[in-house]
Amino acid sequence: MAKEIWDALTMKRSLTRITYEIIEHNKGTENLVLVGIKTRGVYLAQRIHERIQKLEGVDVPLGQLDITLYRDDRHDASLPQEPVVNSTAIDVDVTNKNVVLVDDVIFTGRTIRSAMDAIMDLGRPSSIAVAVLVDRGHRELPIRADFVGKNIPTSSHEQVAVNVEEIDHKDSVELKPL
Ligand code: 3GP
Ligand code: 5GP
Ligand code: MG
Repeated sequence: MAKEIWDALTMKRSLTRITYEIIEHNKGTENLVLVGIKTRGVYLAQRIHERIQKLEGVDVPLGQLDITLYRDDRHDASLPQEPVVNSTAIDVDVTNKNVVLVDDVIFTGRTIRSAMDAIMDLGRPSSIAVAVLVDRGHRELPIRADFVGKNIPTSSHEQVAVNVEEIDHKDSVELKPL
């Protein structure tokens, strides 16, 4: 019942376009820091990093954030869960840097909010931007993505599967029923 939205080639082209947009928007690669959000955002950030290296010959700093849904089982498990930051691996000082958060899907915006908090705890970046492969709508906070692969309007009964070679042994984007 899964509907393929993107094959591997289309996904690669989209990441290439996003990379050009990031470089253009940043007016180069100076002060740029990429931060991938686990799990799949980390691999997407790595690919953007590789492309920047090829296009500009620059090795921009690359970090990662581990954000998971916080669930307190002592309370009602059906309550909405809040994303919390579990671990941060960012070896560079983010102060005065232009940080680009990279994730596979943006949905409510709560993950990005948590990620922004984690970055701000580390320093004072000049800017924080968001790059995602898929914006599936349903935002619950005033947060938007700056660089978007594709807007895929979804219902709450649907789920977007972003497959990456490194984990899923293929690159694709699919729309699935929950
Ligand atoms: P990711 O870790 O690569 O981002 O959250 C765990 C995984 O479940 C995510 O993979 C994501 O692909 C998938 N997923 C699908 N629908 C949802 C959803 O509505 N919320 C969250 N947090 N993850 C979802
Ligand atoms: P948000 O916090 O914006 O609601 O959700 C963003 C996070 O949840 C992303 O890290 C993303 O992996 C995951 N997510 C939410 N909805 C989906 C979805 O439909 N498909 C996938 N693959 N991930 C989703
Ligand atoms: Mg994700």
